[in-house]
Amino acid sequence: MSSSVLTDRRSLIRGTVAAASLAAASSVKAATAPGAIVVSTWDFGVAANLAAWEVLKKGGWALDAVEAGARVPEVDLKNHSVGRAGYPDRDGHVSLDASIMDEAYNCGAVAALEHIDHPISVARLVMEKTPHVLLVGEGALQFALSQGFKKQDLLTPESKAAWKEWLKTAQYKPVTNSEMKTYGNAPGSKLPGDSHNHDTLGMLALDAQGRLSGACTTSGMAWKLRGRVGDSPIIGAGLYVDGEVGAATSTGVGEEVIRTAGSFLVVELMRQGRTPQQACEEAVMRIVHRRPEASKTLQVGFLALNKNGEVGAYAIQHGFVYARCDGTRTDAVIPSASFLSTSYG
Ligand code: SD4
Repeated sequence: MSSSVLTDRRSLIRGTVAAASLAAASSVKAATAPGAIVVSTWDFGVAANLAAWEVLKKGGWALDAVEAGARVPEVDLKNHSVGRAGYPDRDGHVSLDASIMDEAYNCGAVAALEHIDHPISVARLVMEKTPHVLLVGEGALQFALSQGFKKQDLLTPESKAAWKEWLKTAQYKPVTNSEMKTYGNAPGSKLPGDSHNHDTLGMLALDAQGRLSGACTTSGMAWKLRGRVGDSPIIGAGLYVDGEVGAATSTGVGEEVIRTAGSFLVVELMRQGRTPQQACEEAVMRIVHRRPEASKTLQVGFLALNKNGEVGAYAIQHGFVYARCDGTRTDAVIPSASFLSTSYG
């Protein structure tokens, strides 16, 4: 069944059914969640999607779905680029960035948050409990503690060992795919996109009532300068949701995404009529055209979902994949098209 048919069905239900029968229709939706879909960056998004799907399949709110999904990699000890077990900055501090946004332009974010393993949930509370959008550093930590989060040491023995290894040379080049290079030097390393080498989680969901939400969570670039903040907690850069149009998220070198207000750009292109795929391609090509030399060695990928449940993805380098979960299949991993046919590094 095409997504436009599904959308039409939703509109029909919304537009023509009286309140009493709407309640009955909701329970039907709860069983089947027609039109609901969740997509996430990278293959580790499969596990995150499954958690989000638990919410979506019951007819739940996309915002609850993306928060539940983002919490999965945040406590995955094998994941060294999100949450607990994230690789630290060059001084050994694990500092986390996250953002969340719903269909009505409500949004919250935290940046350079230390000692808290679920930054996405702190971001949601910034959105819901404060008049602000973004809290950073010590203030973000204070806020989290005031909300009942527990202060923890997030530097796992494995991450600490990797950091100590890096300190032997301490080469710091804020270039592409720090994670890729790190894994590339490690025993048993694999290329980006497989289960041993992954990146920021950006997640976009459309629920059975046609509401869009998004979440983005990361430990950012490994060995970054202390205080460095990437695109992930910047609304419009690493994440943007326009409930009337669509949603977008990004992965890769956050500095390049911030420069182009990347996720906002993707959504705005969709507003102007581009498909999600066209919008992602245009946003990537804008980076490539503005910075042709740098683009040879850096990775940026965009993932987009529109109001009709259509998905697009595009990256500069080969190797970007995304996970997709909907009423027909919950564990799909789909390779993104890319500007370059190979992967740097
Ligand atoms: C950042 N975009 O902090 C994030 C992290 C990432 O490859 O995706 N790194 O810039």
